[in-house]
Amino acid sequence: MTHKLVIDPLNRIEGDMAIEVNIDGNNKVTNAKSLGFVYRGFENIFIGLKPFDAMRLSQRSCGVCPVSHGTAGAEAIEQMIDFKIPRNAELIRDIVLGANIIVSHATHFYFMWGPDLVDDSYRHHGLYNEVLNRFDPLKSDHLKSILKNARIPLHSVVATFGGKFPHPMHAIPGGVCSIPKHIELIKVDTMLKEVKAFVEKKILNGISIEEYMEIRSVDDVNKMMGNPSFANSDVGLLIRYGQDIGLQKYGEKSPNNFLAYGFGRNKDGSKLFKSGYLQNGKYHALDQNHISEDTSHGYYESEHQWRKPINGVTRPHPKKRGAYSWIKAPRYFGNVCELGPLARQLVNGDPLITDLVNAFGVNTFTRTIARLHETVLIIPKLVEWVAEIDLNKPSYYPFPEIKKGSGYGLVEAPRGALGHWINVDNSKCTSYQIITPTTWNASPLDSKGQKGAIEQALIGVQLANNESMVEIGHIVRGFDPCISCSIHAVGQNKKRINLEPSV
Ligand code: NFE
Repeated sequence: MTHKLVIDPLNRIEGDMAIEVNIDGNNKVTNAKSLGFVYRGFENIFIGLKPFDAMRLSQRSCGVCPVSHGTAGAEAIEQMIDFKIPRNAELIRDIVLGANIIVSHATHFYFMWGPDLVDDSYRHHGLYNEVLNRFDPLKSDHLKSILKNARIPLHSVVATFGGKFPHPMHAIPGGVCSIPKHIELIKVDTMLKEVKAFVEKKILNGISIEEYMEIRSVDDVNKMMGNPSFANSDVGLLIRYGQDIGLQKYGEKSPNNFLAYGFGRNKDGSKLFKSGYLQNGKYHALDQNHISEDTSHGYYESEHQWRKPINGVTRPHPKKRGAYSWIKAPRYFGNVCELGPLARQLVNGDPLITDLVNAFGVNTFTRTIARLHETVLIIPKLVEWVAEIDLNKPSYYPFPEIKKGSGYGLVEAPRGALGHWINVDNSKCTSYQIITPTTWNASPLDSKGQKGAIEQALIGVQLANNESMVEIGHIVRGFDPCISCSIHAVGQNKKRINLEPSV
């Protein structure tokens, strides 16, 4: 006896997504589909626009990660002529992007993913009241203090350099358009140091970030868990409670291929998080030429499948038989990849996350720890980068009009690697393709029969009963999907397009 469970919409994510799973008689998931229900017109809207305008408008892909879209757009235009921006501009772009990544992680962990920890099915657990005290979405003072002491100041950092949040204006081809004043640098430095102190006091419960950064292996974690401050911190509580409720058993199936474009330019030319492709544990340098998109199960004309994004075409075909999502299926070397904080830290060879995955595998537990871990890693870097800004040096070099060219901009967004690919002729865009991290993670089946990373993660999972949704929530929200980034604009008459029977 099989049973179909449909969660539509899956709430507490960004955008409009549904999950469909088939369950066998023992309540085990035997098949899964990730469905993205809106069509992104942006790529076609940008055709005929000036590249500067298209790049600026591309931020409207999403109000959560507009910093990454603005940065990727500017860098795609710069890449057309191999343009090197001033060091001050690199620093400001990375500070703004880093602040956006950590504010997005905090929002996701506490407000989107966290509420599943207090699902009613866990109410008999010994730690439930403690977890409820911190994660109750309606009553927790801890959550309110995160809004006040992390989210607001980090958005203010973005707005100080970019004029506003969302859709800050700082990144333009050639550098950044605002030259900060000395007083603004002092303000940003103060806000970042206050966020650091808040994280140490309230999230790490008295453990300094410097002490935290000494934790480099599972053995180190186990030793730290003997310190009551760490054991009672949000990270310590997640480690204790998360394993007890079995988060390490959820979302275990992974393509085992991880992709990252890299983030944070150090003075010596290296990156805070490096780019690359990790296939079955083996590192390869990144080459964007290996990216292509399949559309066999997306509502797009199929003759345009397996195209490199620079040659990409987005032609909607809403009645296509066998299609079930408006998300395309990007692949690297034709392989499914997982993107996001865990991928980023594995590609980067982070010692703690690598050891954790060796011990526990890839799953919802390790994906979540990686997201918290990189939040802590980024904070001190932001303080360091602010100190490196030299107000006697330029933040912008004059940038020429591009009459003809092709370029790509590859950055890290909170949810993983993001790319923009642009072709220009006669000073206008002839094509503009965006592949977001969620396009990879939430992609549908491709023509080689490979399911996307979220679909794979759901298969084989044991549910408590044939209506239980909490396990699916842990897994899918664990990827922090953003469907509005991956696809855009609601369908006709506010109704979803009827699904054709899919394969
Ligand atoms: Ni709409 Fe985004 C991020 C991008 S989507 S949030 O992070 O790009 O995966």
